[in-house]
Amino acid sequence: MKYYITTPIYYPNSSPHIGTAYTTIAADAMARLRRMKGDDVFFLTGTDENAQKIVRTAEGCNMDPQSYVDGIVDKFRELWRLLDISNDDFIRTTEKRHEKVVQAIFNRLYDKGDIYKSEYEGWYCTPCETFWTQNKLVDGKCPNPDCWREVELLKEESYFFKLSKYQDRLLQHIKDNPDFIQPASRRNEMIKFIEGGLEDLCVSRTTFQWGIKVPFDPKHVVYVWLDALINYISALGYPDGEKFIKYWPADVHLMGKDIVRFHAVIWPITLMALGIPLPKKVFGHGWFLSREGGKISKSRGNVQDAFELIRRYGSDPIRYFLLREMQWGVDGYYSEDDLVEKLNSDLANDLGNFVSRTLAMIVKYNGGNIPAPGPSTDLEKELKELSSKVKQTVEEKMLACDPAAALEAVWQFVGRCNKYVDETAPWNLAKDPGSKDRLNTVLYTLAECVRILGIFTAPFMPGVPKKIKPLLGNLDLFTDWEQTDQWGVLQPGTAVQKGEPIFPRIDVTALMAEKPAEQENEKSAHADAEKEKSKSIAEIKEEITIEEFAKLDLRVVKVLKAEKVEKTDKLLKLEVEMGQEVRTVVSGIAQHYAPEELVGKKVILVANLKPAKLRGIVSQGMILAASQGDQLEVLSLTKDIPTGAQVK
Ligand code: ME8
Repeated sequence: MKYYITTPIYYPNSSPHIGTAYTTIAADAMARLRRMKGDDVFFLTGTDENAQKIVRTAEGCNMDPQSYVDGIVDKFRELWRLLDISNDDFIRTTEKRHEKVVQAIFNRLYDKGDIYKSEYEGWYCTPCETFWTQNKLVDGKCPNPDCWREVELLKEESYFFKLSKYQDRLLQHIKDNPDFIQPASRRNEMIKFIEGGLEDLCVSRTTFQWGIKVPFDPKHVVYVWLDALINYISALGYPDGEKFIKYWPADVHLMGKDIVRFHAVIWPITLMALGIPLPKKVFGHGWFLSREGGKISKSRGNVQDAFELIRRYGSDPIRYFLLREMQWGVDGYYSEDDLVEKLNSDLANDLGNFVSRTLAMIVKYNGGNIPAPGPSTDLEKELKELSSKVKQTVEEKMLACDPAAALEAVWQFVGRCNKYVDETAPWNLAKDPGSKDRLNTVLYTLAECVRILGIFTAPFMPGVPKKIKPLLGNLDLFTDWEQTDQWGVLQPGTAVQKGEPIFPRIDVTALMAEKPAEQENEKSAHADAEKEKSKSIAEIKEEITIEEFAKLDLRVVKVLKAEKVEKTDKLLKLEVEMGQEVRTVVSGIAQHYAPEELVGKKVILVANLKPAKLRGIVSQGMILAASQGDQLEVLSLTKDIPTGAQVK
């Protein structure tokens, strides 16, 4: 079977980071699994280079856009190499092969009457590369909640693409094909969005020249999103390339939730207009957020150097952590501390130890050769059954774009293997010559478990089988997925080696010592902050007992509505949800927050404070905030704790 999977093509306006890496690693794991299952896979990634923001960034660095992107694209390629990404092609939208296809498609849509010339008057958000109408702006800014930056007014001659003409067909397609947009939450969002009415899309720009020229009107360059989406077929040699005929339609376009809209509207309509089948699935995963809150992104400046992380921990642990942490359909959290913790617990302790123990026992109790097994018992049967179950679960979960659940199933097997060691206690069997047959069965079964784990982990951590191979007789045993529930593959007599642990534990103290410069900076920043604090910190109030503290009833509440209290510049009136109850609270934070910034936030309410009347409004509690000087921040929650929960 053929299988075509894509990642977004990333903007090379700055180096790739952990967020960008997630999508590519997830797509890689899916591609690897399908290859191991014997499918004919094509896995595409690349870079989206014809954006206005690229021009701006390059200008800021006093460079021409081409030289600028060339440097960053090298970094993308290098990162994918270090992360063992097995893409079959890497497309750059500045390549001739892409430009040719974009121009041919533009011509075709124009000739067909689906693209027409008019004038665009409206707003443009360069960071999002998106057109916005006046009524969509929030406070005059980009309405994308992850952006909210200044927009620019454009008034220029433009070509327009008749999205409106295809609205009903698109809606019908989405409704008839529940798998087309996934997860269901994004699908519902898209249905609502399309039902709200599609406006024709501006698909050319004249105020800068960087990009693909409209072939019959070269003062226009093609709008970057139309240009970018076409990469999925230009890389296959559309319209008559062998690869296009073989691999299209795509089986999965994988991406973050931020760009599902472009893939669920502009892209299918382009394909419909060209008379090409639509991709089978557009999947929008959640975002990696930092523990401090907020999406990990270049613009927020909270990204960590991915190259440095690989140097410290290696590629497999990063792949494992990211794949395991991003739960299906929701956002995930990234922090280096969590990464180290997972590495030590799941990889070093659970998996690594199992492999080391098994090989050490074969060396110790059978001279380093895999013994021929004796008769089996229910324990071995149970392991065999579990391997089939895990194999099936991994396949199903990966088909549903859920690597976290797939890995959870694999770790169920890891857990069972460790339990098998404890249950069979080979060290006791070895003491009793009468148990030799049983010991042989156990050691053989353990070696088979190591082999099977090498295959189970291969799509997610391609480095694992490479490390296990020399320990397990240097045999090529890890490429055939079907062998995950076949037992008896290893030949008795195969020589094994103890080797080094496949995942050494990370010694956190040693790690800190390895980062002296960083630490020094941290230390001096800390000292500065302490000095600052000591200048202005308020005195600690008189001591209270735990009983006195327990009188406070602090609750998690969600802000449903927020508005300014008339004729004041400090007060906001909030409506908050606390379990089943809705309360009104007046809060003196108007100088620090626009009302919309608070809506949807989960904050902390002093719920048993005596109600007070402020400007005629009864306030039923108080919102907690931290403040120093003229800084203020409302305390908010980043995890999804239900409203009404107690804060203790
Ligand atoms: O949008 N968590 O490029 P881009 C998870 N060029 N995924 C993240 C992430 C995070 N914190 N940050 C980024 C573009 N991503 C366009 C795409 S496709 C025809 C054109 C990933 O460089 C995620 O896949 O802004 C997201 O959709 C993508 O990077 C955005 O990359």
